[in-house]
Amino acid sequence: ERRTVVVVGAGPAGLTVGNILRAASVDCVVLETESRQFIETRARAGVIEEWAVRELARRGLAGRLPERAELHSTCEFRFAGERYRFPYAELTDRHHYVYPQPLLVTDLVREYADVRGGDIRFGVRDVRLHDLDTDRPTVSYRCPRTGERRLLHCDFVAGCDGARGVTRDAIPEEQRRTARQDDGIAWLALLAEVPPSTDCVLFGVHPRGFAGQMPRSPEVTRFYLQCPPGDDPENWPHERVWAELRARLAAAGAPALTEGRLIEKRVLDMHHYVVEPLAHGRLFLAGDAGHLVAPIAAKGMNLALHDAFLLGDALAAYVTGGDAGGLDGYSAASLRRVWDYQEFSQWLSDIYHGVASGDPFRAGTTLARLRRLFSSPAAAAAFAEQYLGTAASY
Ligand code: RFL
Repeated sequence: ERRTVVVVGAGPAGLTVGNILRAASVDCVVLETESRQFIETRARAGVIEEWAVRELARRGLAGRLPERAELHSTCEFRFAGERYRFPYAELTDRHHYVYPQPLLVTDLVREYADVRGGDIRFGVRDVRLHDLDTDRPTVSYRCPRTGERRLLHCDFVAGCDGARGVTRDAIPEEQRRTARQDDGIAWLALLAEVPPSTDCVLFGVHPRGFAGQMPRSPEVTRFYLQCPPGDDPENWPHERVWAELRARLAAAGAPALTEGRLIEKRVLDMHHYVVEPLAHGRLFLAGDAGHLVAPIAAKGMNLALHDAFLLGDALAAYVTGGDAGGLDGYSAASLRRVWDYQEFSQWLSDIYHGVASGDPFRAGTTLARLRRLFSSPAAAAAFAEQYLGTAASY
């Protein structure tokens, strides 16, 4: 079987690449290990930056987002017992869109498979890449029903299989560099069946540890609690979770938290990596497959979309017009935004975790940084710009 492009992984990155290729009439197939139902309900990210929404809309990929996303214009910090509203939209004229990842993935699958007639194979097993440094690479996988191995001949492979995928490892170790950072911190990521207690994102910077509230919908809210790395979610029964959220998000005049059933509880280690370069022969990595940023600054899905726009356009330009410029420049263009967002996430991680570090000197400088956001217009403008994401190039 022959396809021009094989896309491995049907997350936001892979589905966006697939859609761009379909729009350009480039023959492709998307391979996904999970089922359609699973990917359409996997709860993860929720924040999409305005430039990414605009770019999705321009390509006819915004789906139901314009009707269903919530537009956010403010976030709130809580520290030293007080609330500090940060009206970023007033400073930048830009917003955050809150649109849960499963809804985005559902829209993208529907557009790719049902509207644009794209080929997508769910439940594939044991995906392997071969002959990437020739101009005739192949991808093989085991068919879920028969167990038999299938071979796809192609011109290009888009590695969009996320942090636990296999495409990254197809680049020989001596030809890639992986930069890693481990913050030595974890977050208990929670989903609760409650409306948010405040209409915006909350960041609690507290001596007991960071706590966050991220609204997802009128019915479901995400919360985060800093915890020791490797902690067991079973150590966090219902009562302890709510008591800790109440303590860490306490502030004068703040409305009480709406408490309710917890429907997801998992521990995420705050670690990050970047693979360089993001290309090897005919393989191009996009999204979490090439770089992971912990959900500290809500950047991961935005980076996945940025990669997908660049890579989809570059592949289409090469296949339809022989223009290799986009593919040659893909890795460098992606990595500029990746490193910019990694740097911001590190900066924010220092703020979130500094007060609870046990080091009084670091706690003092952390509070100074926080106060500066609310006393220096220059500091506020710089924070707002990075929080909302670089608009340049898209
Ligand atoms: P994905 O979404 O992980 O998709 C990869 C797909 O590939 C499949 N797969 C394979 N398919 C074929 N062969 C293989 N060998 C395969 N191995 C895996 C997987 O099943 C999957 O369907 O990667 P992609 O497309 O790069 O998208 C990245 C984003 O999903 C990720 O960065 C965000 O979810 C990160 N993130 C957040 N990002 C934001 O921008 N804003 C947020 O508010 C935000 N919150 C979050 C987050 C991630 C979280 N978790 C669980 C890590 C909150 C959480 C809790």
